[in-house]
Amino acid sequence: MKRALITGITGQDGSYLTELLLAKGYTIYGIVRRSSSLTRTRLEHIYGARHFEREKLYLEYGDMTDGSSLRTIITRVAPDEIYNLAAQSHVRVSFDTPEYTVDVADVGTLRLLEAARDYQKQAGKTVRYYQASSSEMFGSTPPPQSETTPFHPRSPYAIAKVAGYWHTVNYREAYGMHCSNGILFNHESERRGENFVTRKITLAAGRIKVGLQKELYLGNLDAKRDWGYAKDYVEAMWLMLQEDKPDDYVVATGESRSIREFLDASFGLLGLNWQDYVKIDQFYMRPSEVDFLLGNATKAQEKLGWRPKVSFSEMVKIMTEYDLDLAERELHAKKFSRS
Ligand code: NAP
Ligand code: G4F
Repeated sequence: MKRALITGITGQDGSYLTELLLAKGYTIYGIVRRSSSLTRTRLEHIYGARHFEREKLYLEYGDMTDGSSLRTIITRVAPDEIYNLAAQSHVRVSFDTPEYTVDVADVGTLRLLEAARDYQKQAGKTVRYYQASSSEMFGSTPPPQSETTPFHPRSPYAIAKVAGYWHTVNYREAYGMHCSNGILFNHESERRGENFVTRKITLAAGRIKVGLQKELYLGNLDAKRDWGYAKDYVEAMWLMLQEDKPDDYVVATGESRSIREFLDASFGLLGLNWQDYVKIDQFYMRPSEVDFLLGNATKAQEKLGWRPKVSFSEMVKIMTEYDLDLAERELHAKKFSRS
């Protein structure tokens, strides 16, 4: 049975990838960093459970800023596949914490690749490596964006991801390692972090609907994104590592919509007019913005046989209904605590 090591296992994609690999019979080792409160809510249904899957998921303390922890874990775990999903992944926050963002996503990637290379040499076995690269790397280059589109990154986050991309290509070319980049366009879900725009909108729509919130403060509503569903996208990660030859792939839906269109879709589902609630706050504007992302995933479709299964409107419905349910439960808990 295969063993997979996942960095960023507690994040949105880490949790879906864990479910996918467990279903395929893998034993999984996830790297978690120490924090003052546990950040494992997305894994609770697996890690907290006393059933078979619990036996095949192990969490190891480590950090992308600590190369010695990465080396120790790789040697102990002896993985067949490594999925590097860890990052300070919030673009606007990367302007506030540029050095840390680069340390985790750029230098951290290098630390992990070096540890994997040393392990390969010592163990005499091939490790397959997946790098979570991003459509943010295209930045201001006009759409549609594919594997051959030049990068023009517009944030410390995007620059760190460009460096991580090239480290990955370099380990493939210099050392013949099985290293692949997934250049994933935005992908969302009911597990998306609460301060990314889609989840911020669906959470607010639910809370406004039940009367728990009156306003929603946002930044630039004109930016356009190619939004897919996260569960579909982790499948592309796995498919890349099953190929004989490592390569780089764009993963996207080929459709792009503005923040206004996302607002229309989510608030519309709940019979609300978003213009009555949304206010613009300069705080959420970025020093330099990425205006228009639209991916061309022809290569992933043709070589990997990958296609998105969940449409934009289905995804908005899943997220909006999930967050309406959360809001209703919050309201119920408030009423109950007063009675
Ligand atoms: P996410 O929800 O923000 O998860 C990020 C993960 O990285 C979390 O598990 C986080 O741990 C971990 N992490 C952060 N700093 C770390 C450190 N110093 N050491 C170890 N782990 C650390 O991100 P996501 O949406 O799942 O995305 C997964 C990856 O794909 C990221 O690299 C992201 O940049 C990239 N990506 C995402 C998208 C997208 O649309 N979602 C698109 C393209 C690329 P904590 O739980 O402790 O914070
Ligand atoms: O949801 P966002 O923060 O995602 P962004 O910046 O596109 O980055 C995400 O996708 C990347 C892939 O392209 C990943 F690499 C990255 O890790 C992350 O997952 O913002 C989307 C758009 C931006 O144009 C932003 O300016 O929404 C705009 N926006 C408007 N108001 C807002 C807000 N974004 C956030 N987070 N919060 C707002 O209030």
